[in-house]
Amino acid sequence: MTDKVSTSTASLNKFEKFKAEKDGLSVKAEIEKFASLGWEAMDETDRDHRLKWVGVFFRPVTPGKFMMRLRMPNGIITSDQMRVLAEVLQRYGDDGSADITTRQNIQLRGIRIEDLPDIFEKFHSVGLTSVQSGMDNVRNITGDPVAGLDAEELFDTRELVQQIQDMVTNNGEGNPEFTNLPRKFNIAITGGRDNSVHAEINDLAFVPAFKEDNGQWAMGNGEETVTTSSSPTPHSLLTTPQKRFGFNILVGGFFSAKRCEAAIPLNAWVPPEDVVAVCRAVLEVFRDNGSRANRLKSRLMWLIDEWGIEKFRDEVERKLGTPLPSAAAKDEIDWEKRDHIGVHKQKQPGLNYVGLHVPVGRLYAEDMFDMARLAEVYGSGEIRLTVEENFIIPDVSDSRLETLLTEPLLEKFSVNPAPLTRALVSCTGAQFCNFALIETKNRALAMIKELEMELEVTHPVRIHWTGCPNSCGQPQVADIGLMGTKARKNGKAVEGVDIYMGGKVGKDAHLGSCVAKGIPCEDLLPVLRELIIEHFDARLREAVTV
Ligand code: SRM
Ligand code: SF4
Repeated sequence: MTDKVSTSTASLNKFEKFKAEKDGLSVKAEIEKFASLGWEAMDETDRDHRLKWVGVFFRPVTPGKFMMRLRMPNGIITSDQMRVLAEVLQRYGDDGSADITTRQNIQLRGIRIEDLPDIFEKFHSVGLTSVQSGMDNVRNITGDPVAGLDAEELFDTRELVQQIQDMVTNNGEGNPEFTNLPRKFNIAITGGRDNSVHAEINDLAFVPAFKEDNGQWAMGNGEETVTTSSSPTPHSLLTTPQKRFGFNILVGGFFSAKRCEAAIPLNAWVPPEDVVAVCRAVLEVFRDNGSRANRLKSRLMWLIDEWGIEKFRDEVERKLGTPLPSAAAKDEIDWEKRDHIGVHKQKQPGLNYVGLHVPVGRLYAEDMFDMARLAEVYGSGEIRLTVEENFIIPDVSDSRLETLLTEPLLEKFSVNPAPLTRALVSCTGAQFCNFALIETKNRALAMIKELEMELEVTHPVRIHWTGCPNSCGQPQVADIGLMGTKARKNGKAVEGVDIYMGGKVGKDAHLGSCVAKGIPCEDLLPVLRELIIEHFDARLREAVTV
């Protein structure tokens, strides 16, 4: 580790100080002790902060009932794993619930500290890990949810995502090399054409791009064979000019209360076999040089600003030990974004993937048992999660499709939801999150129901709710984004929202911007109604008068 990590403690923020005193990952060895001590008697820094290194989040809103955030590389979970999560929740009765997150992941709620040893053992038995899923770590790595199923995809990212996760987390056991980053770090990689991962809002993203190969490609710079720090296999030189598949690299995308930025091109291209090495190099550069003074200015983009993109790229190449080829002239993100809901043909003849809509991502134990059952009975036992907080059952044969569509779970999790409901996304909000300025999930659902009753809408309108400026619900990627704030009404402070519009996803993605501030939530319904009518071709249903 480097100068910046070991800088005198005077210049470090309070998070850096407690990390310097004791690495977050060290709580992994103390779980039994915490379980017998109980949450009230534990050291507060361990409880409120360091436990997040193993994915356990103290919730000031529900003290004693913790949240656990898993890791689901590429959003993939097996039926056995889902059943284990359901069993964990089941013991907590009404306190137990789960959410599919905006990073294709699952969080469990209601967890008691005394149960952690048993829960970790259960996770281990089915290959689940929650390690390094919070705080200054690499978060769940997102990938195309239909990787390996989509006939039009350019590259199946599943293995790559798993390899990146294994590198970052030491195969899920925890990797001290990357447990003390200056701040959180998001990685996404897609081999599909519709940017299903929102590449532009990640600190590091890989998007598909073909590179003209004139006998020189990748890290070899024209030499006959090359190796990289983490890929011992020599790459063979292609001798005839042709197009070679790889990824253009984007860096520095992030949302925070202080600033939001879309990722910018590193002007570099990488073949699939070198992606893990590039991730490692970028992480090392960030770890060793990112600012640890002001936590509001610690995300990767702040370092890129300080250095300029050229120096940043030079440093990454220095870590890699070899230059990166410049980016391909264009990337292959040329489709509008799909939401994967409904029945779709797979590239494997006779098989289908079925996308089910989960209202604002909220799940209960019985839903999860049922999801596992459906995946086993009708598919191959696999479940895929999406960044829209929904899930997909792949590998459903033509012959079983009709019966699947009659399953009672599909009444709750529809394959054909109404257009506004279909595209609704919400962060956790005040029910469980102490940062929240407003209630989100429940309010979002209630309001969308009213809007569906009032409006005839011909196509989905992507409405994203987020309870505070941290933007976990990604309002800047939405058609209409709603960000919790304090508003004033009749001289009183009330729950309100700032409204964002213009977020474009898929091809030519760009962030939306704030168009109205401080709308009291109680006045929001008519405002949304008007926006949807004016901008998204909706009209009032005939029977409705407003
Ligand atoms: Fe987030 C902090 C929930 C995706 C930006 N986020 C939090 C915490 C951990 C705060 C806390 O301790 O209460 C929230 C936990 C609440 C709870 O009980 O659920 C929380 N974030 C979430 C989730 C669950 C929202 C959801 O409903 O899906 C998402 C979990 C993803 C995962 O599986 O890992 C989630 N958070 C995001 C995203 C979206 C994304 O990654 O695409 C963002 C914006 C993108 C980004 O990070 O650049 C996001 N969360 C933040 C931030 C602002 C980061 C910053 O640089 O300032 C915070 C606050 C912080 O880290 O200090 C935060
Ligand atoms: Fe909590 Fe704010 Fe994130 Fe919503 S956006 S989960 S309220 S931190």
